[in-house]
Amino acid sequence: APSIQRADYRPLAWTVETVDLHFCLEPEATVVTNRMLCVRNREAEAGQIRLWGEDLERLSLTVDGQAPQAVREQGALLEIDADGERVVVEVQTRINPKANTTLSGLYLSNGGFFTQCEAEGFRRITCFPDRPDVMARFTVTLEADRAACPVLLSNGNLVEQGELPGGRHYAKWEDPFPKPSYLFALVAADLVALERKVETMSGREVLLQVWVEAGNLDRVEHAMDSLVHSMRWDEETFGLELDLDRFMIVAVADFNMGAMENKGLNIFNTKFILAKPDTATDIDYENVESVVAHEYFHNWTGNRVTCRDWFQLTLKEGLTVFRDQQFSADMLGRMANEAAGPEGAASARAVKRIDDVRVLRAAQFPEDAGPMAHPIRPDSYQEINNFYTATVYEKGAEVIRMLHTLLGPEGFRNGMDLYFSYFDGQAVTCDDFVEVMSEANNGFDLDQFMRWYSQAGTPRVKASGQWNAADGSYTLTLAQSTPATPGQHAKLPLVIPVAAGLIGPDGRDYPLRLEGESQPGATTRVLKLTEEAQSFRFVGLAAEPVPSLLRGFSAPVILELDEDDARLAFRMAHDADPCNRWDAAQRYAERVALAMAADPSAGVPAAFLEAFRALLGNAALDPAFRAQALALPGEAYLLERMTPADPLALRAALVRLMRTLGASFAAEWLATCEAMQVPGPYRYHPADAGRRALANLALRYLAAAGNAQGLALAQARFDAATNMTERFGALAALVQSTHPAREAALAAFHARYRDDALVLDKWFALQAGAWRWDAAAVPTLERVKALMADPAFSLSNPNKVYALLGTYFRANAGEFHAADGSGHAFWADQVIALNARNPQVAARMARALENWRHFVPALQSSIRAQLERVLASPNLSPDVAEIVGKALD
Ligand code: DPP
Ligand code: ZN
Repeated sequence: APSIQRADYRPLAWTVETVDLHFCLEPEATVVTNRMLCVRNREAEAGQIRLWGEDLERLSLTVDGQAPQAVREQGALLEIDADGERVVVEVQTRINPKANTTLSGLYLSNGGFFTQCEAEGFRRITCFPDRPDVMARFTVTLEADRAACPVLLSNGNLVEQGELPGGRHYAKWEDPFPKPSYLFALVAADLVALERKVETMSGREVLLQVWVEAGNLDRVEHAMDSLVHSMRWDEETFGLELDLDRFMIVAVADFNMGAMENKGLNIFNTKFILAKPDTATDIDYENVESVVAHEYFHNWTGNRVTCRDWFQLTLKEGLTVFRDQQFSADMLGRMANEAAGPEGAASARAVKRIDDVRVLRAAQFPEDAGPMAHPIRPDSYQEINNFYTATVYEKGAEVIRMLHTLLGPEGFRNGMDLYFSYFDGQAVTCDDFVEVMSEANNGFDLDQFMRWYSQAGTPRVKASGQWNAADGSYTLTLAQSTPATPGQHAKLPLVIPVAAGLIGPDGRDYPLRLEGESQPGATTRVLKLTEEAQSFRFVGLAAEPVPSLLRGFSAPVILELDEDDARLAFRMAHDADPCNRWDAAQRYAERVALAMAADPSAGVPAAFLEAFRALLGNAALDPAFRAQALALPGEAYLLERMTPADPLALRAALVRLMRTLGASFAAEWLATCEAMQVPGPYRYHPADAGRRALANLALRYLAAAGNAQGLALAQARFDAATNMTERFGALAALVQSTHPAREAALAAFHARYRDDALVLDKWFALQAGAWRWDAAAVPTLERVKALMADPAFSLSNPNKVYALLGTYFRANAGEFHAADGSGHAFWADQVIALNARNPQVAARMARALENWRHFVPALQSSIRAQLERVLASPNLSPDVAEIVGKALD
């Protein structure tokens, strides 16, 4: 497949000033009339008007009311000759939303019309210069059946509405802000709204609406609160105000991604809007808050200032993920502060940071080590939809976080202010952003920092220390290297901020004093590693310190530090940085799990059990933190750390490890579960959520060990639960056990929520993710196949696919990679089936096997055969072809 190169970017010869769209909405034959005022682009070379259109039936095309002089068509591209400076191009197309199973462009969901245009869906609605550097003012008229679609929404302000003959009605919307076509949206459906009026920082009253199906109105309060909090936060933190009189969010059950930041009309996957205690877990509540914030924040970072081309995607995504992460940390910190003071706030923030690091390590590190490895600003792609990646989003956010660390909060804020003052209303590049950050900070040198935008691969930082007892100095040497990635062999040194602390023998941090400084300062210092290797000499130390490096996970790198078990245990007990304390526990657990995988007769070392017990029994620690530190590293992350990766051996080891940890501390787990009771009605609050998380983890360990009291407790908590977090936590424990009551509990859960699509997703995922705790149990694959026949399952609904197939492919390696290759063959069947319906969803599933070369040889041959089968299958979409092609390259 041809690939598109970043270096080939050229501005278009013609751009668009205003667009007038008219939709005559009919499920199977919607007619779109599109009137564009096209203007010659003075900054570009002369050329034709270029429009893109895909899967459209073109009914007519005129230029200034006439048949065009000359039209060339090649594939999706339409080139039209035009004279003069300004011409009106009018194109009429017919589309079939009902037949659109790709969920890109205009499609139907439960009888309503919805759109998704990022990245290139608008060209599936009408012919248009469908690129983000074309920013136009949109006017949209919708016309539809009143009974089927009583609500008609588009971007901006409602300027007119009325009745039409034949039971139809219309609405006209005007968006005062120029925007690229990927931010266009419409909704025509039978919905109701929760409304709120709030005042912005400048005293303007704005109307907020969250639109859902009538039956869901009792679960939108949290989304609305999250929206209001996001508005306040952006005003207070960045001085950014909502620029519209009306801001709408619409929830839809069929949606490829999480949500979409269309101007003034965000469209969301229901999963990230709907939440009430009986149906949503604490994690769901947290996700709703952060996704609502993310999309809202895009209004400035993405919409007012957008991307010049799709290679710049991280310009808006990395920055906006960083913003939503900071927002969530602030919200959690604020709530925790009310309950537990500044210490509680610090812990809540750290726990949020640990969550973010977990995601990065589980999803982005493997991506950076495989055939899809790319810089946060890629140089080429075949299908842009495949580049909405953990690298562009999560690593992109880490890059922004490093800038924030290097410039400090004020310097960063000054840079943001300058960014908006220069680029408001424009489509710009990552270079523009970094340059402005430098300019706002007295020319702060960021030239070398720019390599984070161009180099792929996870850098390694190797640290070693030299203690000199004679003069009380400690020399820390840091060396960096980045492994080769596809198409990028030589790597240059990066700017890596390494936050460092030195812990004394008593477990307390030393105030740090570097050679040449007159007195000791703070206990954590950010060391700037810019060379291949650099040494830092700390002086004035009373005894040999234990280094604690990369505190707060100050850079997206893999830290290689030779630490023996005793040091890891020491840091697990004493590291003042919660992120590193957690990381010490993860490193120790990783070491134990991988040793057990390498040697099936190896047991759990007593010293690890001791260190684990010390954390478990430390009631002074925030329960949320303990839940993080006592949870084993994820299976995907461990597989990445194992060479060669052997998922079956790892699973066997994890089963033994869980059992041992459950059985060895049964009394402690039972007592912890008891102690973590949360009194009173459910509230979404980090203090309560932490207690519930720890209690649920306790049940998991007890159930894994087959502890009778623990299983009885899980059953009792399942029966008596008054909220989803506790009910689902107990169910998850029962399912991850050999307990005979597991089937009854699954059935009871199903009966209770049989009509609730989102809760059934949890029910599907839980079964697809189940391990086999009993060698005689049926393989999970049999269960997954049976569940595909369940009436609630559908290959057409992305959430269902992600829940059942996605969980099995991506979160159950020990079952998916069954030695007989049955999982791989099933994977190929499903990727081929999905490819025909929804290439974006198919490509996501296809990615589950891309790191196959990292596996043991026996699995490689089985996987290669299935990759080849998919690649050879007919009508392969560019989306799937790129993934499978790169995997086989
Ligand atoms: N731009 C969207 C988001 O990340 C993805 N469709 O919010
Ligand atoms: Zn985004």
